[in-house]
Amino acid sequence: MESQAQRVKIAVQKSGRLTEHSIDLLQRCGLKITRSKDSLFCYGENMPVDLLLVRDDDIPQLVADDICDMGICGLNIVEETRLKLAASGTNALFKQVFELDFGHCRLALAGPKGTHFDGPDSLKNKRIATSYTNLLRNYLKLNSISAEIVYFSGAVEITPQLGKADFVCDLVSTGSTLAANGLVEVATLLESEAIIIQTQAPLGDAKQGLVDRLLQRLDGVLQVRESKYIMLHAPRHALLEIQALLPGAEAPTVLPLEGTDDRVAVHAVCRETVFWETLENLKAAGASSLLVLPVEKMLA
Ligand code: PRT
Ligand code: ZN
Repeated sequence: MESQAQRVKIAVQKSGRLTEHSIDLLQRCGLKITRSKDSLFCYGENMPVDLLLVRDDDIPQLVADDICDMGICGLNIVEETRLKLAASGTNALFKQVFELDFGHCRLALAGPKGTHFDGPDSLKNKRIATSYTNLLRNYLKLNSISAEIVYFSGAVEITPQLGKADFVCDLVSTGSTLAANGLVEVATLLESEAIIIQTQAPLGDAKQGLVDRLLQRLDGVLQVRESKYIMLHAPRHALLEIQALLPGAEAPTVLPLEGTDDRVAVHAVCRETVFWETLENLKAAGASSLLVLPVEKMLA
């Protein structure tokens, strides 16, 4: 059995918005884990890969400190940590590998309904409440604005009502929390989603090989999410038009159909969503017997 040092450690949020998606993604890469409810550690049963379950805010630092080899968390936390480390004169020792297409949100500035805002200048000498002090400071610096940053670790949205701030800078997804607190979004500082980061420390051949394999599987899992296998019959003369209509498909397989002169079977992997409209357009171009199947696994 491998020693603990040879096992790949991945930091994942313990309990929150990203937890289920992160674990599901790793399981779809073939990882089998046992997860006890309050445990901070998940042991990989079929691969030398373990999960460390922690607060999302700690994930980039754990990877930068080489305590974990990889981590899954929001770009918002990664960028906040990168700027925080830069402010203390340290280069963050992690690299961004993939965007994972979940946990979408944005870091936005908002003010009470009716607030005057016609660009960053409107923030001059105002008090802005946030838990993202480094991202906000960076935004103000880029726009040469001097304003007061008021740190709150939570419930940032209620600070204007309490008279503690003029604006807030917080994460937004649907916008309903802002609206419920009488706030209106005025600017976006960062578009965010969950990403996977990797340490920049050398891992050694065996561990690096395993990380590369995991990343290749992850890439496959992400690619098949939208992918569909499409099969149809078509007249040979319509092939060019049909190929152009197949969303995100590489060169399709074209097979002769037994007993016909000019009709062929076309099989292709489409890497984008196949809408009903696409099928209707294919039919209008001469296609028939259309079948759309899910793709379970893909290895490029
Ligand atoms: O305990 P721990 O520190 O791990 O968790 P946490 O409470 O800090 O984080 P959590 O689970 O709330 O969020 C984890 C990550 O999910 C964030 O860092 C983002 O990358 C991402 N994410 C996506 C969000 C949201 N969407 C989101 N809507 N994080 C927070 N919110 C908040 C938002 O600030 C607002 O207060 O949810 C509230 C509802 O949002 P609306 O706009 O839909 O009303
Ligand atoms: Zn957090």
